[in-house]
Amino acid sequence: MSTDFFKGIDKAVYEGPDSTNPMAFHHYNPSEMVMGKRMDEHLRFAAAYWHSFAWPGGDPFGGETFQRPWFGDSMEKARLKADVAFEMFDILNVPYFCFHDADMRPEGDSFAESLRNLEEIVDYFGTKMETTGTKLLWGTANMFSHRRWMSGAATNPDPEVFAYAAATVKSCMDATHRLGGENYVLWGGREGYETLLNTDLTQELDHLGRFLNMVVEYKHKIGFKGAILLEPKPQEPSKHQYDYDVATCFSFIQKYGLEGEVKVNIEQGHAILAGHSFEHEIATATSLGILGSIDMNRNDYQSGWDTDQFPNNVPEVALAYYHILQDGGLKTGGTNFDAKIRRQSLDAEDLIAAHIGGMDICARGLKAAAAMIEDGGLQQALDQRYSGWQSDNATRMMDSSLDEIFDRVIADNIDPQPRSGRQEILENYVNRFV
Ligand code: XLS
Ligand code: NI
Ligand code: NI
Repeated sequence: MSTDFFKGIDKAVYEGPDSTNPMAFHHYNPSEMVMGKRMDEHLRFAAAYWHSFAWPGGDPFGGETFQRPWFGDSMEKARLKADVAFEMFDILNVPYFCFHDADMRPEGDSFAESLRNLEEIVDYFGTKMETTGTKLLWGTANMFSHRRWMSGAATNPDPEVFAYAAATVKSCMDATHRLGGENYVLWGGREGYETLLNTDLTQELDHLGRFLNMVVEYKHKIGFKGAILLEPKPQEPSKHQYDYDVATCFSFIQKYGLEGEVKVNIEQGHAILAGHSFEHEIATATSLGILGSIDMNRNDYQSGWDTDQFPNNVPEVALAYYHILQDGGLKTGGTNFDAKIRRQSLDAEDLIAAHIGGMDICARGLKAAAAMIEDGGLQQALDQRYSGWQSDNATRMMDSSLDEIFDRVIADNIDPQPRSGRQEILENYVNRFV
């Protein structure tokens, strides 16, 4: 069945950097080889079902601006939404999508009814995926929109909400598994608190730790081969969120005995909210061995809000992919556009152009990152900066004690001389590639 939502919009194709066609790719050329691998295999793009098809275009001052024909609470509308979504995946030739349960199916009057709705629409998705070849990068549960989640899901003071959360995640893991999803994501938007005056932080963290263990146990029970990913975010909507950033998630994973079982899905906008850069979060994850996937959307730097914009800054994206490539590239993960078009961007064309632009920016970033790796300038600069550690004295020091080192400093009259960090020179170097 074909809808008329994208009427008049052709499949987006690669026309190269000289094309002036706004609805064509200028840099994203799926079959182009980058460091011995196809570009589409490096980037593994995914479109997010929620922002593209369920978000009504509201802001804190006003509600719905998009009036999509599929808005509404019936299964019929849910199927129409799926029809339109798969048409978009096809127009963009995007290999993956991601979903929350709540974006796919209408909420029922009971858990059982919501589940029936989910199962029915999952079957519908399954058929569409088979005919179109679009795959599922990850699934997740929306445990933040409905009022039942207002005080958290797995960290709710009410055990019945914990139970509802456990049942919800089970159903979403089943749906993800059924659709061949390559990862399962947990973003704890309300796993945190507003005030310590009413919050037992220790108990909530223990509940969250047990919950995550249940998720991992269930993954193995059903034979789900995908990765389990936490998505760090410091705040919004909770004032304090437990999964603050990559480092916080890692200590949580370790404390609750899940090392090797749980990785992270890093979102650029969340990195910025946490006071970091995207590449800091990615480099921290690769250094800890827990990089799973990325959400390639950023905030508005003026307002500070999590505005989930499509990427539009090549240098930022290039540095992100630089660290990803240095780590051997994305494995089960991908580049998900957890991104919204602006609330004035009403047209079907806007939705397509936003993705085309984002994919082109990522393609440029990837190519720049690969060129920097192939040139080797940044690596040389690092090797040079740390070259002192090649000496015998330096390597031995790691096996020495404080007092042995003390004796050597006295005996050799050690007097280190500061050396330039060469930051501007390195920034200028990066600028040659972006
Ligand atoms: C919200 C999050 C969310 C997750 C999936 O800020 O980015 O969209 O990616 O629940
Ligand atoms: Ni986000
Ligand atoms: Ni996200």
